[in-house]
Amino acid sequence: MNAEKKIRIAIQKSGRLFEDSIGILKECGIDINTGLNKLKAEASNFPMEVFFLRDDDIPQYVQDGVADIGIVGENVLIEKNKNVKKVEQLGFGKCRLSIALPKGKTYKGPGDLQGLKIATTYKTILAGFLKKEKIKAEIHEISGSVEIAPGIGLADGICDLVSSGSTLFMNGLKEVQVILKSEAVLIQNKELKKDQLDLLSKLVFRLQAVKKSKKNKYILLNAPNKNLDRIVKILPGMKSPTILPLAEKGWSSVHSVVHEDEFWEIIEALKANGAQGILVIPIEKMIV
Ligand code: PRT
Ligand code: ZN
Repeated sequence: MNAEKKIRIAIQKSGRLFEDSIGILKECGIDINTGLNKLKAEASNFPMEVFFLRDDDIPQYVQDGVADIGIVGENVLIEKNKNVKKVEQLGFGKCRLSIALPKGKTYKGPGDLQGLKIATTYKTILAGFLKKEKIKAEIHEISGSVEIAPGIGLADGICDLVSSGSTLFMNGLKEVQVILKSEAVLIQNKELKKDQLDLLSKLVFRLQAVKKSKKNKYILLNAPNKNLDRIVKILPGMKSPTILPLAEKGWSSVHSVVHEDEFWEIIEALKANGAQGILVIPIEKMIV
């Protein structure tokens, strides 16, 4: 294959985003051979080369054009503040960057952080937050195990990523202030050539189809013909529902797509209107 017509993507080498990054590409029909200790791999069925890197380095590599695109947590993207473009939210790696204080401390608002020493690996984001809130606090930058800092007297509080909250709990800390909500995002170099832009738009098209399919379900049900008008109104579908006659007279089979946000309300309304034999099926891809 022509070396020019390839897109180079940087993903995390190992860690929390690795599996989901490989997984979402796979759902887009892109298979990557992830051997042990690899730095690079080729996709087998898409003109894509994959670089496995530390997440912290991904924004820089994409900015410098070593990779064309990358998958990284928004928290890292904002902290590193590189000149790259965010293309798409990916819906995994969800977490929040929060300030946590020892359990016994009272916290009524950012004012209670005045004069405290806060340990973090996210000094840029924390400094931005403190500045916005006009709080003077000392930022103590450390590179790992932030959660133990208050316990060993290194800091009064911390600013770190939280997902379940169990790390904070186990260290006698409580989350008092969310600064940022984050998830994995696709980023791109700002000066991509046409070939790479074309490949990126193919990838984004597939990603959107995968994301949409996860938020929607295919629904099949049997409906009495006398209630069809009402049932069709409840089920918007992609254009409108499909209606097929059943062998039993007076009944139809109705097929449609429903969004997860309104799923249960729709099921209840369908039942109230005489729908029976309701089947709900996951959708693999959705192209609208
Ligand atoms: O080696 P490399 O530098 O690539 O990896 P890393 O160790 O810096 O990052 P990694 O793999 O820990 O996280 C990668 C990305 O996953 C982060 O940048 C976030 O975007 C996302 N993410 C999602 C998380 C978490 N959830 C998370 N809970 N990253 C880290 N954590 C840590 C947090 O720092 C704390 O230590 O998990 C602990 C808290 O978890 P809970 O569940 O106890 O609250
Ligand atoms: Zn890292």
